[in-house]
Amino acid sequence: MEDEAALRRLMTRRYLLGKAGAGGLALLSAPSWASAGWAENMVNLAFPGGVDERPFTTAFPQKGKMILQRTRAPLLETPFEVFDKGVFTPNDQFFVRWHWAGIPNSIDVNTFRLKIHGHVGRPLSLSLKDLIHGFERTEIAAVNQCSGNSRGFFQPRVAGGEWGNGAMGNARWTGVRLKDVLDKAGVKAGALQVRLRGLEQPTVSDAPHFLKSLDIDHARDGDVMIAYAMNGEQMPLLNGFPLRLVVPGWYATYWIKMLHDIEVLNQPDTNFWMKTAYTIPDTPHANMKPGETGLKMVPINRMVPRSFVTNLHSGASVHAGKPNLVRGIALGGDTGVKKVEISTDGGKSWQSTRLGKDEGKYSFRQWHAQFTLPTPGKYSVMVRCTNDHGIAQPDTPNWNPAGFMRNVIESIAVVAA
Ligand SMILES: Nc1nc2c(c(=O)[nH]1)N[C@H]1C(S)=C(S)[C@@H](COP(=O)(O)O)O[C@H]1N2
Ligand SMILES: [Mo]
Repeated sequence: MEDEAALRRLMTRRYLLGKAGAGGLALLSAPSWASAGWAENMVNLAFPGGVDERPFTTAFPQKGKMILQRTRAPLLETPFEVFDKGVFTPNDQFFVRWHWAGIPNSIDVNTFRLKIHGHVGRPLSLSLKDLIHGFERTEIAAVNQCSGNSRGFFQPRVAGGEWGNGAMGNARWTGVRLKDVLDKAGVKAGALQVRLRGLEQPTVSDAPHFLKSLDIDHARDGDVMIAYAMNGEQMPLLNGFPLRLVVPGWYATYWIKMLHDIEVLNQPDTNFWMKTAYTIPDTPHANMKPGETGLKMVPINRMVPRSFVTNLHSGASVHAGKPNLVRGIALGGDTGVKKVEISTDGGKSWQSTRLGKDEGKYSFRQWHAQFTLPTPGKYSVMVRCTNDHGIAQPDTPNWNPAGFMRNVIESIAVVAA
């Protein structure tokens, strides 16, 4: 993204998906998996005791092979093997999650405006050119992870989109700091929160428009950004073209796509999506017992450390008596990855792994190691990340009724022969 001309190309043409656009998705996606070859077009997400088979789809605009969870509004999961290929998740296989299906099919980049209003001295209406040329450009590598990533593994099972582990992705985001835009608008004393809105519309009348807010200090921390490019390319429409908020270290629910309206509030945002939805028990790991009541609920916020094996799938055969390579990815959550360790003896002993290149504290971090299993038999390979705050994945999984913030030491079964 060094080249100014390349940057301009991201925005200068009218963006039009036409018939292949989001509105045509229902039509497009059915035939690709409803026909022959069912089995090879299916993925088994191996949830504990439930519906865990899903079709693959290649029917969505600007998207390659994805796991289809819902067509309208789209929920598309990244096939897990994609995470083995590199530290950044390719745009065409980056997961997709929308609440409402009223997603525009096309965006006119010449008439598009980003509005900044509310408790400010100078309300702004910025064109994409104003934004790209009027503010300092910034870049950050950051993981975007749905609050409900891995929800399908919750036991007891919970309501909501049953994701496997692929409702996350890592990208290098290019854009401008939200702070700089707010400074230009001149936030007035007494401002409390910044409310963000995308272009899509609810498809049910009277349904609450998807709105999320950040506290004013968070919005002005210099990390939160308005991105106009993803991995050095135009953002796919379904990932938020032309602008999306990037909130490094925080769950994706705040990363508003097709961002076009920023309202500075001088009172707390009590809209449905802040007050009722996306809240977690204010307990360690957002953990509680099924049926437990009376807990204080707070809006979901910072991510926690996680790590995954990417080169071996559950049930893989490995060598006995000689070294096996294992590799994967980790994220520190709201800070960097300090270490990733593996265990093949049920967590009695832990072995360190080598970390890959540091792309910044909010990025995925690759890791690899070798392990040797003494004799043929069944084993599990466990992986644990500790972040720069000294927080590690816990031994036992957390639970809450919304299926948020899944966190536990991950393990996969292997057979040594
Ligand atoms: N405008 C808009 N932005 C949104 C959402 C949405 O429904 N509308 N969903 C949020 C949620 S819950 C998630 S998980 C992420 C998904 O980002 P992605 O589709 O680019 O992977 O977008 C967030 N931003
Ligand atoms: Mo999400």
